[in-house]
Amino acid sequence: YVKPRQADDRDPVVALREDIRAKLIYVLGKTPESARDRDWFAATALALRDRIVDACHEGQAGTVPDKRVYYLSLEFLIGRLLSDAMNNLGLVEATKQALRDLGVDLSEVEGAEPDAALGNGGLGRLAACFMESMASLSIPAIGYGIRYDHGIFRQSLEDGWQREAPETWLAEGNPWEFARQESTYKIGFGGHVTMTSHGDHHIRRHWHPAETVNAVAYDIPVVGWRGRHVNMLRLWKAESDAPVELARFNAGDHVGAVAGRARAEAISRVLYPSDSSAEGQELRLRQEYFFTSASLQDLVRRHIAERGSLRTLPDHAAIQLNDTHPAIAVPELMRILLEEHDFLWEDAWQITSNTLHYTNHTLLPEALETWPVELMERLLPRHMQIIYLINWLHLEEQSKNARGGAAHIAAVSLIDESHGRRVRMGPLAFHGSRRVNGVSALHSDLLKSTVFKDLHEIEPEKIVNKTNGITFRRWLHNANPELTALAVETVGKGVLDDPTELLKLVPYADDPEFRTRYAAMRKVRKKRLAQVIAERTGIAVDPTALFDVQIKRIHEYKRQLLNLVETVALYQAIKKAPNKDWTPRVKIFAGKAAPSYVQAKLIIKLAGDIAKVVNEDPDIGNKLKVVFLPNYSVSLAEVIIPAADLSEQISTAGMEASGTGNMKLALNGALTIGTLDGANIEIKDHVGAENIFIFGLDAEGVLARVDEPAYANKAIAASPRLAAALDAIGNGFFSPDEPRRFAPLIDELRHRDRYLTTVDFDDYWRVQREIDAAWRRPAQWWRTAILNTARMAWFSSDRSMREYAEEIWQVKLG
Ligand code: DL6
Repeated sequence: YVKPRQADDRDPVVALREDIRAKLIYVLGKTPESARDRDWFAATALALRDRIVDACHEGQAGTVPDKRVYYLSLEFLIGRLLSDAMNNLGLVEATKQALRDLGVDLSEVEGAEPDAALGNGGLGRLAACFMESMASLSIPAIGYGIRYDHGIFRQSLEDGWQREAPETWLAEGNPWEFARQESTYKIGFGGHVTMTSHGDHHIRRHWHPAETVNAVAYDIPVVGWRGRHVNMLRLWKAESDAPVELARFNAGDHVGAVAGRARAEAISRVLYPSDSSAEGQELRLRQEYFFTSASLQDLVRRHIAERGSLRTLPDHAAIQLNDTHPAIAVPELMRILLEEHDFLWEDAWQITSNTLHYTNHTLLPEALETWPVELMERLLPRHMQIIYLINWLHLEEQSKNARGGAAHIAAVSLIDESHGRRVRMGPLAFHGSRRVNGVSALHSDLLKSTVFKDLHEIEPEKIVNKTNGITFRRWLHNANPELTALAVETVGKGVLDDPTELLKLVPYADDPEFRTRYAAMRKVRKKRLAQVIAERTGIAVDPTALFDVQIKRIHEYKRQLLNLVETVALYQAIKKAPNKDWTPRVKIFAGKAAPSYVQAKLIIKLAGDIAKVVNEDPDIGNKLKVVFLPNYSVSLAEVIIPAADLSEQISTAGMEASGTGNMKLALNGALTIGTLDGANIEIKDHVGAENIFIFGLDAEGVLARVDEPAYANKAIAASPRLAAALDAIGNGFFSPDEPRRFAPLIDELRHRDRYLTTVDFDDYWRVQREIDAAWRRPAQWWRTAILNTARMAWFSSDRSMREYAEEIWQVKLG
């Protein structure tokens, strides 16, 4: 475990007890008698933070690493940090005991920590897992993002409809962070560009922004496994540099006097709540430029302080752009080098394009960012000029080669001329980066054959694959201490350091005693989840039923609707033969819909309406229950995942870039029902085709089918079961108060069905019935579950980070 201070020889429990008490009294100004759980949480976090700082100073003080990784991400969905800190410092038991001595229960204290929900879903959670893994592997790294006042909204259900309310995670401060007022940078917007001549045809351009906003750094230390290394997550807060206009204020215009300040500070006010779709609003572009510019200014300043010249930047810094949100880094780094450090264009381009790297996370056309040229010119006039010049040089080069016809030029241009003039951020990031990666094998292949086909042909070495991963410290050790204890007891403590040790569980899959213990562990977690379901929804579920889980953002391509239509078909089948020996199931859904995504919100309402009918039908009883758990979050995922028997990963093939929930669930021993999409394919390769339930069209099959006329009509006509389920939903069986409520969903399936729900339905139904049968063979079921846990080690984000370090960043592990 990590000791508090080098000279501190107190017993760890005594030390923690004294320190927590002292923080409570002297930092928070509370007495143990008056303290609430939230106060105990803050005191405990502060005491642990001291130990993280000590670990940092002990290991790294005064050393300049050879190369650092800078991970730029608009989202970091870090969730609660207390259990991470305790576990990685080796202080879980000591903290529990220290608090117990103080008369406080650790689980209450953990429950009082607000989720830092600074992300929408997969992309943001991946960034959090990567930060933890980089610290655990001692990869010197700084994560850069935005310190939003309000992370993802709080979801509630009002008569089944999603309602959004702001989440106020910072209402009582954040005990993990350090405010670094001294690390403040000026971020410009608008204004104009001047030119000055410097002889020899050398013209220098200079940007004069009309407005500047301060970016102030807040640092959250990220401690790695066994406290060996600490990295920093640096989040920027927007502050106005304009004073309150006192004359206006004194004249009674209290609002007008601070309007400028409010406009500046709006930049870090809220996270945009859309996932897999580009919002295209000016504030979003301001956010993107704000955090990218602050991060680049910060890392440039650090590099100069440590190394003198920026010429060596690519040798000592690898910048990773997490999707295109920070793609404005390409012209911004060029601007800094050209304008602030007097580099020639060619040299600046060489430095920029050897320092930046870009990860793509989606192929969905609606999620590929483009910005109107007119908006860029107004908000970032100098950057627009730089983009034009980058593009001109790029197209000049292209026009020289054999492919250089008009169609090729249009395809590779950084400016899209077909829908008004827009800057295409994906191609900009591609062109300005040394490496570009997709996040699963299939996704990387599709990048090469679809969105980046033409750019890939020009630079065939640039795209590499780096399949996503998850940190096992959070998703196994912390979320599932019961399974972790069982694994440690069975294969030894080494499994905590090296997940490939899980493979040693393979022979135990055939051991009836081990299977019984594995199943008992699951039972404990299912009872706990059943309790949470009862508390939050009032629905009583039977923990011996099969828990069938679909937890993720609500999106048409993720096909919660396929699951719901199957639920209706199953309900109808049970109604027809209520005395048949049905496998009892609880269908559990959770996830948020983007506030403006009408169809997704209707899907949530449909889940609720189906639940009402099914759960109250006396013919059905415990054979089928439907639950929609509101306000899905990282901490709710930590409760659901260890309790899941079946993991629904049923996106239309070719549309889910990777998925990471699929990995968390399989690691915890849920069996997957899934399509051959994203990382499901690699999960199948690792756990074995006989230990996963695959159905539906693959990506090639999808591409072929969408070209067939009236494919949805044909699929419905061929499946009376599907037709009956759609009729029931479309005719208002589940919404008698408003029979046409779900017509927009059903009409879409009948007439277009962009996501091929109707086409995959019959195969999905077939495989679900195989699963019913498999659940009735418990020995076999638990064998398969154990094999899933045992064979998931490859999906550790430590493996992903090692691959990035070696093959993209060329940075040494500490
Ligand atoms: O790579 C992380 C995660 C993948 O696992 C999901 O499959 C993918 O949908 C998600 N992508 C986004 C898209 N956002 N943008 N842009 O969140 O990334």
